[in-house]
This record gives sequence, C-alpha cells and structure tokens, in this order.
Amino acid sequence: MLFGLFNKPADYGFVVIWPIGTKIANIFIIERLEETDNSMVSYQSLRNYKGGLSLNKEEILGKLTEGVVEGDEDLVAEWVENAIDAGMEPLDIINEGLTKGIQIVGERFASGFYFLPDLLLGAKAMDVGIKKLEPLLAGKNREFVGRVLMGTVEGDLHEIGKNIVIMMLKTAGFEVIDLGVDVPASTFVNKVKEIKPDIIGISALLTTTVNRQKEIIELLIEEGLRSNIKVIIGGAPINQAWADKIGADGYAEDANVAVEVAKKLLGITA
Ligand code: B12
Repeated sequence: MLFGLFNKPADYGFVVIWPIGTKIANIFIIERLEETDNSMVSYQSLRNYKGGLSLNKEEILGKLTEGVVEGDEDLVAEWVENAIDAGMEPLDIINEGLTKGIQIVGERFASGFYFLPDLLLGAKAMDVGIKKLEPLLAGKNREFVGRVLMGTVEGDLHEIGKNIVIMMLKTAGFEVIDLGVDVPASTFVNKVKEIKPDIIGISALLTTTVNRQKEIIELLIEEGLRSNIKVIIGGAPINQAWADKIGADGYAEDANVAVEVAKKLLGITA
C-alpha cells in the first residue's frame, strides 16, 4: 500500500495503491486531490491507464533515470514494470531512461562526486532493468541473418553497452555469441576459427584498452582470417577516425546504429 502526501494544506489527502500480485491494479484518488497543483507527485497523470492508472512518460523515464543514478535496484525494477505496463517501447526505456541514468553516474564519477562503489551500484541497477527487458527484445525463433561474435577487450570489464548491442542484434535476427568481458585477443581469434562468424564486434570503454581492438585486428591478419570476416568496433571513447585508423569495417555509436552497420556490411536490406 502506498500513501502519497500533498503539501498544499487545503488539499491534504492521500492516495491508496493496492498491489495485486506484483502489478499495481487499482488506484483510489480522493476527490479533492484532483485540484491539487502542488503535489509531490502528479497523481492527476496516473489516470486512464488500464481502467484507472496512466503514467506520464516523462515521469516514468525520470524514475528510471533516478533509479540508476541512486543505484536503487528495487526502484528500477518497479519502474521498468510500470513502463512496460504503460506500453512503452523497451528500447525507449533503455535509451531514454536507464542510459541517461548511467551517463549521470559517469559524470558524477568523473567529477569526483561519486566513487567506485556508486559506479558499481549504478551498473547493477541498470543491469536489473535490462534483464527485465531482455525477454521482450529477444528475437523470435527464426532463421538467423548472420552470425556475430562479440566481446569486450582484455583489461576491460565494461559490458552494459556491449550487452545492449547484443540484444539489439538478436532482435534484428542475428545469432550472437558473447565472449563476455576481459577477453584476450587470442580468445577472440580462436573463437573465430571455431565458429566462423560473419562479423566480430569488439567493445572497449577505457582509453587504456582501446588499443586492444587494434591488436585483435592485427592478429586476425596474422592468422589469415581477416578477409573472411567483418570487424565492427564500439565503446564510449571510440569514433570513426579510430575505426579508420585501425582498419575496422564499421563503427557504431549506439546499438541502433550497430544493427544498421552490421546489416549493411552483410548486404542485408530488410
Ligand atoms: C558502468 C561503468 C563502470 C562499471 C561497469 C559495469 C559493467 N558491468 O559494465 C564498473 C563499476 C565495473 C566500472 C569500472 C571502471 N571504470 Co567505468 N564506467 C562506467 C560508466 C559509468 C558507464 C558505462 C556504460 O555502461 N555506459 C552505458 C552504455 C549503454 O554505453 P556504452 O558502454 O558507451 O555502449 C554504447 C556504445 O558505446 C555502443 N557500443 C558499446 N560497445 C560496442 C561494441 C560494438 C561492436 C559496437 C558496434 C557498439 C558498441 O553501443 C552501446 C549501446 O548504445 C562509464 C561512463 C560513461 N559515460 O561511459 C564509466 C567509465 C567508462 N569508467 C571509467 C573508469 C575510469 C573505470 C575504472 C578504471 C574505475 C576504477 N578506478 O577502478 C574501472 C575499470 C574497470 C575495468 N578494468 O574495466 C572511465 C573511463 C575513463 C577513461 N578515460 O578511460 C569512465 C568514462 C567514467 C569517467 N567519466 O571517468 N565502470
């Protein structure tokens, strides 16, 4: 049961939310609160959804962002459910809600306001949200349009962005084999030999690890594998100039573009 208090004295009242199972099923709004313009939460916007509750999109996105910034897994889990129930697209939930949160976490870390534990909490909260959305994004059983081998380079533990790219590629019909994080160049190349993917996707988030992308491409060349495979790279510090410099076939700044690039490289038009 949830009580919302309103700070305009004449309009004091409360809102009762009855959870049935895990879903918020019923809301009773005390008449007078409808006139409240100064409420802590705008419950007026909670109307007309599934016969009683409708959440304003900005409000939901704000909560998702807040959940990641605060490293609050429960808040993220709750509001991802609300967002799904409100009919929001999984990708909007990720891009406009959760990702904004992790960007703020990064900025606060860079400015010294947040420390490593805060970074970890933010990442964990983001992960909880993504895991909830994954089943909604996962591709249906169908023939694969191509095979992609993905991983984050050695020395680098960042995987959130890589995992989003993987989800999007799967949604677009690609088969994706994930090598995880901290993957040595030799592991990438051995796996290429074993499974013969069409594309290899290499993620790097640290300026100290981006050079590993180059090493992997060099090893592919050394092993005579380069001409049979397309290489795409990504990660926050990566740009097209770096991709050109190290001889990657493609670069993408986000998961949507990653799918476009992968399709283009394989000549997939649909
Ligand atoms: C979360 C996070 C962590 C988490 C990671 C948890 C996890 N499971 O992934 C933890 C706490 C482990 C962490 C650790 C560290 N981190 Co950190 N981290 C971040 C943070 C805040 C967010 C990264 C993220 O997930 N972004 C959200 C996703 C969606 O975006 P993305 O990763 O860029 O991915 C998108 C695109 O880049 C692209 N993409 C990504 N990969 C690929 C691959 C391909 C093939 C393609 C096509 C596209 C693509 O598509 C993605 C989806 O849109 C960033 C700040 C930032 N703004 O990037 C710092 C940041 C990357 N971390 C930083 C640092 C310094 C560290 C530590 C060294 C801190 C420390 N003192 O220990 C350690 C290093 C650990 C290691 N060895 O890797 C610095 C790096 C600075 C630098 N110049 O290199 C940053 C920039 C923070 C900062 N502003 O200072 N970190």
